[in-house]
Amino acid sequence: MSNRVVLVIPKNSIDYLEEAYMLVKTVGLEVAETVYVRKPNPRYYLSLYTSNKIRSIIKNDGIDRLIIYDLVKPRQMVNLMKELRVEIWDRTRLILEIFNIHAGSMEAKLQIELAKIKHELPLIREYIRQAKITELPGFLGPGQYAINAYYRMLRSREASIRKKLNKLKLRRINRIKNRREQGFIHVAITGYTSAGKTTLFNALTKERKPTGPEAFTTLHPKTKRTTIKSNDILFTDTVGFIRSVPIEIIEAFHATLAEVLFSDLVLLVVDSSDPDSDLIEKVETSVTTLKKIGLSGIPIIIALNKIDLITPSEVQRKRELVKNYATLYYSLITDVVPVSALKGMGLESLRESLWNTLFKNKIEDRGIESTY
Ligand SMILES: Nc1nc2c(ncn2[C@@H]2O[C@H](COP(=O)(O)OP(=O)(O)O)[C@@H](O)[C@H]2O)c(=O)[nH]1
Ligand SMILES: [Mg+2]
Repeated sequence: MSNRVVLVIPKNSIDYLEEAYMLVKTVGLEVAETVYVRKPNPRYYLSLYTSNKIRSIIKNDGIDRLIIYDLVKPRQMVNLMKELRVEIWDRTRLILEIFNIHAGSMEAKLQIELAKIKHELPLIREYIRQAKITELPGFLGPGQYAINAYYRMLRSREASIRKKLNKLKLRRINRIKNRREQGFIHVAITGYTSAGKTTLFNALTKERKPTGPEAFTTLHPKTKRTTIKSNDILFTDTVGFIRSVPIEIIEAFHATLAEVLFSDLVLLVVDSSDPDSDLIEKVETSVTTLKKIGLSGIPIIIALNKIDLITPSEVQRKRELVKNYATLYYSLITDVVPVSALKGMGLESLRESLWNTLFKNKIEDRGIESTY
């Protein structure tokens, strides 16, 4: 399949255009063309005019995927797929793809597959419904018989995933224990979309050691090893928070985010160039969500990123603001460190702070113990 896509976005979501581009980029795709929709058509989502326009873009550019940055009803989706004969993702499906590339555990992978099936079943039901009325042969290949068989297959897969998930939940606790016993120090990087997680991850792990055949190379698709003061540390670029995650995929999100529970420290990245109200809201949502999925007793360091975009006095003010708000919701916020992942500012202070929380206090703890 081509990695170029046509992005369709409702005019009233124009404020989220950057976010849409960012999410598309996150799954390794590129927007070839953006199409704006004033008012979705109830049957096809797109008007005849717009869908003709898209048809010619698709044909000329060899594009085989359309992303609609909105919620799309099964009827609209099926009708449009029949019209355009390309793969169509709505916002929910796009977000599920993002979870998928960050899914490190079997549990997360299964939760995502389950969410995908639940997202696909209504489409197939709608297709079957339409085929019964019109007795049209199948679209995109399979006929009525094949579609019915596919539907039954998905239902039985859904049932078997649910069974497996019930068993896996019990194993979560063992996984945390194993990770700890292996002795690897693990830092999970999280934060909202486009706060700069991946940029910071890359900056921190630039001088990484070549990853050998050790066990941890298979732990997570986005984990790299580096050293701070000759201590080995694993960093993971975990799934980020996304504005308004559809409720039906929250469980898949939490399972993917649960990676942070296996870490020794959470590095929460926030964008200091956000207006105060956004900054505070994102800090609150991030921290309370982490608590909700079970984070406790694990220290959090907040990286106040993108300080190259604000003045030094603003940096100090926002640092205090973030610190005050974060500690309202979580007591183990050990530091708020101003950085610019892009310009490489503050990275040494961040390393120092990570080391202090991860090792120095531990050494002191042990020191106290041994004097008893
Ligand atoms: N000005 C500035 N931009 C940054 C900084 N860190 C990241 N960015 C930009 O912010 C955007 C999102 O960064 P990315 O690392 O992909 O964010 P993620 O979604 O959290 O992984 C990219 O365009 C980065 O170049 C920074 O420190 N300063
Ligand atoms: Mg990223």
